[in-house]
Amino acid sequence: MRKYDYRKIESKWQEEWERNGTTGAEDDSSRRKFYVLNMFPYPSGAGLHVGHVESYAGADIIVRKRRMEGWNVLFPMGWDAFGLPAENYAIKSGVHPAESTAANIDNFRRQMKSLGFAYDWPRETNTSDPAYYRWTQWLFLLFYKNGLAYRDKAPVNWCDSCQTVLANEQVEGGACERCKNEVVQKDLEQWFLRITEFSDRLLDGLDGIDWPEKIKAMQRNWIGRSEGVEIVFRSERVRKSESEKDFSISVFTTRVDTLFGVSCVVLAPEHPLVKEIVTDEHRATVGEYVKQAQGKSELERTGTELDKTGVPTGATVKHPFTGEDIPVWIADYVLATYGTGAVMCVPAHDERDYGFAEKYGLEVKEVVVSDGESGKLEAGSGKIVGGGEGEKGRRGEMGQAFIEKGRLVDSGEFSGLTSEEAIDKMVEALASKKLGEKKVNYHLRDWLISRQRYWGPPIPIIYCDKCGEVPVPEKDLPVLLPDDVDFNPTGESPLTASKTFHDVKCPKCGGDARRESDTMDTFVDSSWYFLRYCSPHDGEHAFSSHDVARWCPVDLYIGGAEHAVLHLLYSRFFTMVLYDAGLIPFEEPFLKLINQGMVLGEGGEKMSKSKGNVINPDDVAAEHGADSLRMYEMFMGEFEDAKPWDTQGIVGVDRFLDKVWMTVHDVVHTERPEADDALDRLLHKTVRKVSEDIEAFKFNTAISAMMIFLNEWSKSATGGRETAGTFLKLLAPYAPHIAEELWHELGNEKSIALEEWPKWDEALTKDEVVTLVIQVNGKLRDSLEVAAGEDEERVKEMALANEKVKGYIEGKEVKRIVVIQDKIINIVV
Ligand code: ANZ
Ligand code: ZN
Repeated sequence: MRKYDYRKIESKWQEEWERNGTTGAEDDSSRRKFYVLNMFPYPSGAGLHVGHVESYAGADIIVRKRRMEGWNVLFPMGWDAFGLPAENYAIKSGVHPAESTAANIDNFRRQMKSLGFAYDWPRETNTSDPAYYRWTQWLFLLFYKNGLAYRDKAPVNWCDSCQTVLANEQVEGGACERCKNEVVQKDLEQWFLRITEFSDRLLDGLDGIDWPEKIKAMQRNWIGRSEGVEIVFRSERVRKSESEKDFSISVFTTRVDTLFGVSCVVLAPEHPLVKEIVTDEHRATVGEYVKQAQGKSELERTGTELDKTGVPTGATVKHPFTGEDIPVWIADYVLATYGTGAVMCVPAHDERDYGFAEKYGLEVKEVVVSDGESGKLEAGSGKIVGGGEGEKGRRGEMGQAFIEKGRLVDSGEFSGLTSEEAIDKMVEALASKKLGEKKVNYHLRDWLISRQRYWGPPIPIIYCDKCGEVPVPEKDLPVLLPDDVDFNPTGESPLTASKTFHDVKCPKCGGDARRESDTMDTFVDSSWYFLRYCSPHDGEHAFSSHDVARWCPVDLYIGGAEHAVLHLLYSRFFTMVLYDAGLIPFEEPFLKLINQGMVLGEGGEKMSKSKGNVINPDDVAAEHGADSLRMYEMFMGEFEDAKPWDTQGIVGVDRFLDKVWMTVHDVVHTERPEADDALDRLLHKTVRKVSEDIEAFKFNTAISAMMIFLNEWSKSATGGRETAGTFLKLLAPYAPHIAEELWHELGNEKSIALEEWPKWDEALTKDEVVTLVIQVNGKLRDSLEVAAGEDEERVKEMALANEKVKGYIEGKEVKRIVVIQDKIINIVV
């Protein structure tokens, strides 16, 4: 049996807080501002997950403490409401996405309110609301006017089951992130945002923000800055016919030092030169090969463990140093979209090249050896036997190619140089012949934002036969989603079939025109929502510069690590674009980032419907109360670590809260004296511990400290109203309902959320110090300063280690040590 009716108390205070608006940010610049942001949820039909609760409870604790410390805190919530699941649900059930989304949002809001999170509800924002997506469209036009949004035909990732294009970030292991169907490549006209123009700034900015190193590394890796050399291979061919012209192929390499080991030059099948250089003899096989490559996903083409295929073109080029003839091949492990779309194939030193050479019997020339081994290797090493394990693990992980840098052999005038020296010398030599230069490449691609779907913001562009691509005038925004649509996927946007939407007059010439029927990726919506929260009801602007300057950048962003690349990179990109446009005064949106750890199922596996181990926060809150649920999730383990659910653990938290209830009631009903010295010291220690732990996101150890205090307090006959008040303030961010209720029972009228956060007296947090006399055989020899009540064994150790004492006991046997606590220690020898 629980000791109090949490249901009654919790709903009572939730209503009261809402009435009094105790959680709003104020337009008051006299106080320090603090902007705490939770990643806003996609309002799915499943409702809140205990993982959401983890993230929101952590943020709420920080927010409540900061408010009590007098900060002006912004803590908004909203809905990432556009997206595929609502549309897929519409296809299945016939329920319009707007309808199901609204219902889901109501449910999410109800759940959040029932857990007492102190959000600034009047700022609630919904990305599928025309009042929001009007500005998403406005931002698109801003990008467009600045040359940062463009349309291009491009090979795109296509999911045949979702019937849509996917961003690279939405392809996981060659499969669609959502439906796990295999992703294929297709050529389509698509809209892109020019994020690649920001590659270096996106890299450099990472140095100045307080984010987990792991997330920064993932962003760096995704941007993939690569320093290398572009080398030109010239054909200089002897023409057999008029149609054969000279050509040259540029390749990008990070290992120019391996140039003497090149066996062939390989073009991507889509490389524009392929058609030009292929000899008549090879035209048919090359054509065939190009066709089959089109059906493959990028991952299928590039994975090191996969079979490498290719065909010769019959053409050859000259080695830039030796002048030797080098055959030109095409192979689909070379991507058209990276570097120059061509590589020099060096089988001895690159895994993929090795696989390729092995398959087609190409020469494998070893030209770099582990430093210090060069003497052992004869010149002209020729073929390596496939799979042979090199001595001293010289070869790469897969035991085939030696991929490390080392010292050059068989490389003409460059033999004997280290790889680093050779890279410099070779670039110099190539540059003087105009056959090469240093080059930096990035793996980052422009962001493909077109989606052939309904439930997203329409791209505000109109196509006119006379005027071409015409942006929708700003005064005509928003371009509203029509209602007369059929959701069944056809491969074209459902908007194409809507007459009310599709047919439009050209804003320039007034002639017949048609609207762009693609919608934007939902990641566009979430790239700027943190700005909208600052002035959520502004009907004239996407955001007010005044309010954004007041609140932004976000001081603390809390959310899942799964957004390491997509959302967090896009938001940074948007922020930089808006900074350049002079609309905001900062370049990084999120100063500090914290990722909550995943809440796992009871057995330690991931929670999933199919495993039937999903814990529903509604059920837990009904059975234990919102305070218990919140507090338990914070007590489960380190905030940033993954941790399994444990039903026994929450029962422990129930008991703790019951004991809080009983103890404070005891204080109210009996006239307890104020805390004695020992309890007072423990209270100050607890205040310090809880305060510092919250700042360090160590919510679990802060709770332990409160538990320790409560134990001592409930045993003690002291600790009256003042003690209770201080303790409840510490508890309030974690368990706001019970804290508020008991705070009022102590006779207070104002909300505890508006009280001042307790301070501690540093001196009282230190243990009291006593002077201990050390005797040897009853004679005073020295003294020791130790904490009052110090452990006896520890005191003995300190006494024996004392320099003066050592002089008296050296060489003698210690027979006995007598300790009178806090007073005397006598060593008998
Ligand atoms: C020859 C070589 C020899 C290479 C060697 C590596 C090791 P990152 O670091 O990702 O920039 N490459 C270049 N363009 C490519 C494309 N379009 N498709 C597939 N592979 C491509 O990698 C650069 C290396 O990836 C380049 O350096 C090239 O292979 C390959 F011992 O050139 B290397
Ligand atoms: Zn026109």
